[in-house]
Amino acid sequence: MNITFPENFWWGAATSGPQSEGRFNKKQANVFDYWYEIEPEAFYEQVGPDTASNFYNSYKKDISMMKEIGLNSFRTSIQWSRLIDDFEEGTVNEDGVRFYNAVIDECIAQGIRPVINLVHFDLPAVLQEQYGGWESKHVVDLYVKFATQCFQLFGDRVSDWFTFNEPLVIVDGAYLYQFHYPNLVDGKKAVQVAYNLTLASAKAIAAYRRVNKNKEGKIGTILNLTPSYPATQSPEDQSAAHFANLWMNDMFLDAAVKGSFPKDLVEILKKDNVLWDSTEEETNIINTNRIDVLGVNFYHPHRVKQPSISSDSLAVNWMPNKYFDNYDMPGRRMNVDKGWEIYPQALYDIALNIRDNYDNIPWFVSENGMGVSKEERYLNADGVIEDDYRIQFIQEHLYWVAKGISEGSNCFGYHLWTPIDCWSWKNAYRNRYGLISNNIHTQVKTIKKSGYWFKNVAEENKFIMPDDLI
Ligand code: BGP
Repeated sequence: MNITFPENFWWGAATSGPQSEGRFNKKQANVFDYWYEIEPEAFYEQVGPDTASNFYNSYKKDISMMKEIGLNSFRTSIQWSRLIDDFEEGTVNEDGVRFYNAVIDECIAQGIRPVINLVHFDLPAVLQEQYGGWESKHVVDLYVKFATQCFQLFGDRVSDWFTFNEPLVIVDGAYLYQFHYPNLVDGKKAVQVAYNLTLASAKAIAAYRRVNKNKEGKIGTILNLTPSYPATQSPEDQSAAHFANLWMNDMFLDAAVKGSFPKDLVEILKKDNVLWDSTEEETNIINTNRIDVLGVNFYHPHRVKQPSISSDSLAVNWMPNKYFDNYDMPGRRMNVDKGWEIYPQALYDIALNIRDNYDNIPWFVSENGMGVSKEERYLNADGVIEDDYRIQFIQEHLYWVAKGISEGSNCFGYHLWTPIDCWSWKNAYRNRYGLISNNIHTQVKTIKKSGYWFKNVAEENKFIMPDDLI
């Protein structure tokens, strides 16, 4: 069966500054650089972000390899801690400016559309230490200074801007479930941070609209959408799923697309005495500065059931899990290396949800992918990794994206995570996601079987779906 895509579809892949560049020539540390300095054992095999995939030094060659595998667009992020020297003043680092100019120009020279994101979990460490990071509205304003610099420096050539990658992961990782520095467990702060990130995004959008002179220019945000499905149709499980969806998806999505937070969520947070501190002026900023485009990162669905813990045990410290438990559905299909369920049909549910409930806003799959350990297992005699599992994973997800598009959802692209195997937050190089492999000892990069397959799909703008996968 032929699966076809609209004209000018974005075929690309995504990475981030902190995961690809390495720390070379960086004056400032981000929270992950800093965390690695003080606690290297928190990272898989004690591998930190110092070299990453060496993009700072090898960007030209890397971009030409991206060209070789047919990418027409590529997302990375500008590291705040590389571009800015003085965070209060917003003054730039000359080498940072040179580097990002060079990356953007090289993409354009190679015919690849540069898609630029501003924060990919990489808050400057000093702002975390001095102000409590995103807990502080002063940091929100410093972020707007950084964003404005980016728009002014690069906005003539970059038309596709994103304010944040996965703000929910900052909330979850740093304030609830302890997988991002500073590893706090503080529900009240988590809620405030969610609000401040939303405010920061809206203020950056306002700044963009003030300074942008590029007629093609668009700005959006990138959200990890994780549809929450109830274990059963019982009212209790359904209400657990309702809350999980409010917290994990609608909170950021409603604010970004509709300009206000979901009423049900606000009521619950108010009742629980954890509602964020906000002003009318801020609410107006959020309301009037909505996104032009949406990036959707999708890896896995979320299965939920009614909570088993009594809410009293959470009375001291509010947690979203007060309202739901995770449900390990028997028989679900898993990527065992990463521990994530594989459920491609969720992308179709997302597509229709955006079509029906979010003004059918233009959106693209900004990340999707499969992390696999020890991929040397799949090396063939020619030294190419035969990652058929990744090809199948992409085919199945694209199938549901195409179905959503054929039913009217306004999806304009698909970006795989990631072009070249890159460093991952705590997991370092344990799981590999790339279309191109990276030997982290030699930095030799080699196209995988999926890279050749992807090139073909990008060039043809279609692929043949194997019958046994439908
Ligand atoms: C997303 C992040 C990426 C990337 C990816 C893979 O949430 O935006 O930065 O890391 O997940 O996950 P991981 O690196 O944890 O395997």
